[in-house]
Amino acid sequence: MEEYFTECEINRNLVHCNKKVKGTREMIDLRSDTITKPTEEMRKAAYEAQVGDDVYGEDPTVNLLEEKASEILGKESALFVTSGTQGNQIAVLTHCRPGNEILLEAESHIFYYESGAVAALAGVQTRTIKGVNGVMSPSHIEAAIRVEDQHFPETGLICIENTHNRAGGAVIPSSNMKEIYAMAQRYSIPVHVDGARLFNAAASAGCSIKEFTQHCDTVQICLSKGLGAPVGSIIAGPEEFIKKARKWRKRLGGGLRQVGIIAAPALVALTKMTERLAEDHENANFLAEILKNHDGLEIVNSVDTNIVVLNVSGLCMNADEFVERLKAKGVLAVTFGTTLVRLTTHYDVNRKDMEKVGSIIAEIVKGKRH
Ligand code: TLP
Repeated sequence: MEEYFTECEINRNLVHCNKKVKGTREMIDLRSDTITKPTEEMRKAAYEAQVGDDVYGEDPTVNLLEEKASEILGKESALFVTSGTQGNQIAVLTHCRPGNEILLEAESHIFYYESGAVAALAGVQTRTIKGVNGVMSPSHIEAAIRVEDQHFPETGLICIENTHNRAGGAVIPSSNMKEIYAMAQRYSIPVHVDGARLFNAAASAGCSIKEFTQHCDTVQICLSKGLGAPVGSIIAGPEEFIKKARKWRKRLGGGLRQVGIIAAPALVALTKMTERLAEDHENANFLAEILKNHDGLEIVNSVDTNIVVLNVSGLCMNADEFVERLKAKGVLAVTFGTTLVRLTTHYDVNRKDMEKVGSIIAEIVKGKRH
């Protein structure tokens, strides 16, 4: 049904005005923070970006972004890549040789959601470590490190994911990273952090991102999630590593040309959007608070950051059915298993949306019980 909304309510990203127009309001999209659209400042930055051929190292905007990123992350050097997946894969390719084994958390993105790329591209095998809320015990990792034996693969890399997506955006404490890194150094095994949402971890812990990045050799951060850039991730680490990573990026067809067009909004994301992530966390907590007293609905994560995971099995429906019902009422979410549903807050939703989602879920719960 059509109703009257402000133009801003219909499309928050394009128009900022209070003129009332007739229309259909957008869905409240909580599928992911990847769905955020570039802000006006980002669009303007893209339009005005100075560009050059980045394969020749001549794009001033990319150079500035990489410089700024290495400074913020406290690493010698940084590389702009197209996506989080590409960043993680380049890291694995650069750290490892075919036939290596990598150690990573059992539900980590690299293992769970990257289409088996580490096997397909780097030719490494995975050995998963079961964590608690995404946190791996250093002693479990240590026990999985291979000793020298002609039967065994060599352990080529340890990966930590922070925040941990499938653990519901859980923050991996820097103290845990510190222990893992100290142990890994004793065995001369590099540590890579999939920090797609590492700025969320820093915002939640109330510290600088360096508090985390000091405990790893290399890190991948996404600019296109809660930070709102349309495209892009950064890999950062030692200069020698980034030199080799640049070559892997080229091999993968990721050497781009006048890429300042997308590096400019990414720079806005990196320098101006990190402070506001706390707002997404407040919205997620506010939503969790509204939802926590519904019979049959269980919040299974600790809501450290911008993700709320619901178990809907108590409503005698599976996750697909719950997501379909939400969609019919104007809310988008994703399934996270047969009975789990993930709701993710981000720049393009606000507290009012959370209230709306809360009452829509209340209707679904009520409808199911009657
Ligand atoms: N995660 C996406 C989906 O792929 C599941 C999401 O909606 O959360 N590391 C982590 C921890 C991630 O959550 C993601 C994206 C990536 C890497 C990959 O980033 P992109 O999508 O840029 O390749």
